[in-house]
Amino acid sequence: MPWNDEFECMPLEEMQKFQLAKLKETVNWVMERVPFYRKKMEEAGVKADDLKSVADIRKLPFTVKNDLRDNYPFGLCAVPMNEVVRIHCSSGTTGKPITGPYTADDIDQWAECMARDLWAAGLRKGDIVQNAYGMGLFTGGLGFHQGATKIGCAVVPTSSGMTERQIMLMRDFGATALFSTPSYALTIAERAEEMGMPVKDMPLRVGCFGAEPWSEAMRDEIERKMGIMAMNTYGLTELGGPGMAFECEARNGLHINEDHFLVEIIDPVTFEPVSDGQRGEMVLTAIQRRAMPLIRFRTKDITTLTRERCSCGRTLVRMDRITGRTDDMLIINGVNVFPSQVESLLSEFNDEIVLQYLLVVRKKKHLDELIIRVEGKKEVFEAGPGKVTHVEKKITEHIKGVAGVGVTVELVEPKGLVRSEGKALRVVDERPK
Ligand code: DLL
Repeated sequence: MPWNDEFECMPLEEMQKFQLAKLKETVNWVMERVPFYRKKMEEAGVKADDLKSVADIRKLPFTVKNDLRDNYPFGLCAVPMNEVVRIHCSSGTTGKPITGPYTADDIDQWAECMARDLWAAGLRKGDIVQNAYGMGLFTGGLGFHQGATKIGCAVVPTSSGMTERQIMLMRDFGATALFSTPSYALTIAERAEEMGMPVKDMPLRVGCFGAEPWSEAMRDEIERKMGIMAMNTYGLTELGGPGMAFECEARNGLHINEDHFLVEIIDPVTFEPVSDGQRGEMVLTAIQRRAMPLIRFRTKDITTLTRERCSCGRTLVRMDRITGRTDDMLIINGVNVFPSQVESLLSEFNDEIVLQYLLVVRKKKHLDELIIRVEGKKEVFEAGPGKVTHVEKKITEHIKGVAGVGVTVELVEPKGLVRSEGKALRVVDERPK
């Protein structure tokens, strides 16, 4: 039985009626309250009453990541600040983060979506869950926390890092579920073996993983090493965080909470819809959120949809696992990083470097490693190795502080990086695909 069978098993026709009503409500909501949307809708010559079916969503304009940047921090917020009870953030394309404000009701909806997700993964009251998603501005930590709390699980909010302590607590508390990025799960599994306390020998039964791309091969590896079921969860800050889509026991795609999120798959070049089963960019509209409901947000994530019946009985449409992105966003251990953002942070050190750089992404054991090679100025090298190390350290700390991702900065001698003769090669991703 699903967590909420009324919505999770709703017949399509009824769901579409519900979606249309919520969509119209949301369009009115943002048109009345967000000047950005009022202008966009007026330019497109469309209003809520023009929407006669959910397919008419195509008449509405898109929202893109840069719209969030241009309206930083709260230009897209549709409620006064005294209605906002939480603000999360993730990296934007420049130094400015993406802000995600919530009303109290938005938080409740989020907890509901996460409860459906975790319930489908088999979590119940009585489970002890170790929540190793980053706890803080990142939506992973608190999103999973609220969902598991709603079900009645005992949550251990370890946050990420301090792996040996994670393992000790996992064993001592008898955790039955783990929440983390899939890459961190593998790190935990490996470290636990090295410590002589393999996860396999613990009561851990299930893991709920997401926030970064992972493959079926990685799922097999996690399941084998930990002796658990590994379930996939998808979401993004702009739409409120994790819990947008989740796997059920059939593990044949991720059910989308479509009473909350209207999903479209478009051709990223022509912007035309593609048919079910065809790959394209996922576009999402939040139809129940109130603090910052985005209309037709282009996620840049590539996937397919299917409406084929699922053996679990849920009627919610399913998306395939994410197979790529249409932009250059890198996901480093679950943290979104844009090369353009790194560039703008590097440019703040113009006295010591020239803006020639190369980002190298590698796997170090199971975790991602981001190495930034950037050319130092002649004077820095002339001042000796102490100065070089000092500059490297200064840039490392700055990027870590702003982008929230650990990096290794390596200063390269002037003219040490290959100059491009066409498009600059800025990223070398050496991670196995
Ligand atoms: O990563 C929310 C989240 C937290 C999802 C915990 C699942 C678990 P952002 O930091 O805004 O939000 O990053 C969103 O991460 O557009 C995808 O490119 C990628 N992503 C998220 N989940 C998955 C997944 C959170 N299951 C971006 N598979 C998205 C592949 C994922 N990619």
